[in-house]
Amino acid sequence: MIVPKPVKHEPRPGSFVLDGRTSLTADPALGEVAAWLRAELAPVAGGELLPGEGSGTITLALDGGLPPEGYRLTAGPERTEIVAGDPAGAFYGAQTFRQLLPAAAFRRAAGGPFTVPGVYVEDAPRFGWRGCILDVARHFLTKREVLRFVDLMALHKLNVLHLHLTDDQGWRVEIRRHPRLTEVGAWRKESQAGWNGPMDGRPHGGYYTQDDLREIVAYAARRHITVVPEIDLPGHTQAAIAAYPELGNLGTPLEVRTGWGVGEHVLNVADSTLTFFQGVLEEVLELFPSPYVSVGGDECRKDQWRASPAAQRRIAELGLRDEEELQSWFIRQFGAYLAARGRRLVGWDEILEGGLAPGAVVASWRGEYGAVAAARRGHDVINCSNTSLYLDYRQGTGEEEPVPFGTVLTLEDVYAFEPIPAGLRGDPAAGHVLGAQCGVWTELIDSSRGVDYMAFPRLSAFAETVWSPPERDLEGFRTRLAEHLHRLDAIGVEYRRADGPLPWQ
Ligand code: TNX
Repeated sequence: MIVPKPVKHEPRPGSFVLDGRTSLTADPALGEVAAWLRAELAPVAGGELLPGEGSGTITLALDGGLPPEGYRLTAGPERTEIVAGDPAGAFYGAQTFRQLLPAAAFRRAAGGPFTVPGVYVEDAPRFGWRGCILDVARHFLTKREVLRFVDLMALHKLNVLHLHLTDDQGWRVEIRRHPRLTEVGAWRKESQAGWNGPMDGRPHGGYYTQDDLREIVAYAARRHITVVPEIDLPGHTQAAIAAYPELGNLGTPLEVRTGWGVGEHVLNVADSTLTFFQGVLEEVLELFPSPYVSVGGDECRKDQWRASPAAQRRIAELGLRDEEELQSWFIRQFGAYLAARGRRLVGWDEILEGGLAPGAVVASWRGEYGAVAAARRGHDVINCSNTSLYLDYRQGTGEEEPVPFGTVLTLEDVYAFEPIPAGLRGDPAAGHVLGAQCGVWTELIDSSRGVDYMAFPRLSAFAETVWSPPERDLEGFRTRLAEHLHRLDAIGVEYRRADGPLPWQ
């Protein structure tokens, strides 16, 4: 049973055996998918899956008549055939093939032979943007941990990793021309343990070198995942201001923030600050080929701008009404900068306030209001609704849940999520919904193990909401998931079990 559920899945007579003599043959245009599948299957099959005729053959072929990212898979005696419209479709067909194997095959050292029951699968995604936000700013994850997460996303046929690289509590991307961003901005003294709890008393930090990021981007690309970088502006910038106090409104030294919540320190609106961040983006664009680049735009407190003569002068000079319009002006400068370089700006729904930048894509997180408003104005949107998709929210009502977030978001809640907001159903503007993103925010998640616990299995439910046809069948999902959890067990994912937290939590 496949997760996310395919469009069509029917039994066929016979079965296919994967063993040390199985061969793999691919259309030359699918060479990279074939190399990936070989690398995944070789230790499992106990053979190299060389091209040619073995005792059984897996073939990867193209058929331009299939929808983008779509595939057909037929498995039977002697032959498994994956036919796809494009390389992404072939990759998803290959992922499905892996799920047709017994769960034990997800342990890399498992020795075959393994039997795949005869089957016909026809499949294509419902949405083209199937994302996950990973916050590596609040708590750093190592490159290896990010790569592992990328593989888990790919297993679920997700295709966008929205990497939240900067925030008040840490700057995680090396910028050659502004080295203090990581020398100073990547490190903080300690973390606040909970919204009201004591500090944890340990320093935190880390950052990705440009080589690390190139490696992450390439690794993700081979798995048909686009990495969308986020450099959050003009709020959520205390780490940058700690590194370069001239970016702030006070000009006095600051520390990288150790607490959570929305801080008051925001960027000033001087020309030199715009130039500074355009320089940051220049290097970011070199690293991330994504057509979409996020400049955040969320939760920018306006107190410092209200008190700043320079900000007030800017408002007057530009003939703006208020600080919201000033924020909008600020974001628009980056929209124009990105557009001139062939990229599209993505921003959180706060970028609606004070006027949207032309062509901006709105990531709607405060419920779905922003998605509805922006789509009606003709802007593309990504549904990131916190009430359905924030995987940092607690998974049950029990006292023993590790993270004391007030809002409860169960597996069932996530499974019930519908990417087209209620306010757009039956409206042609619904065509602006590119898809959806779940979010792993990490204020209260300080390890990869913690990410496993919070993200899974809710991310598996999310994957069905963006990939599979819109009908929901909770009982059917539970049955599929029960099998899928054995795969996660084999991979070593420490997901939250239905009976509550794991002992280490
Ligand atoms: C709101 S989502 C935020 C994040 C926090 C998250 C915690 C968004 C644009 N802003 O900075 O991490 O809530 O759930």
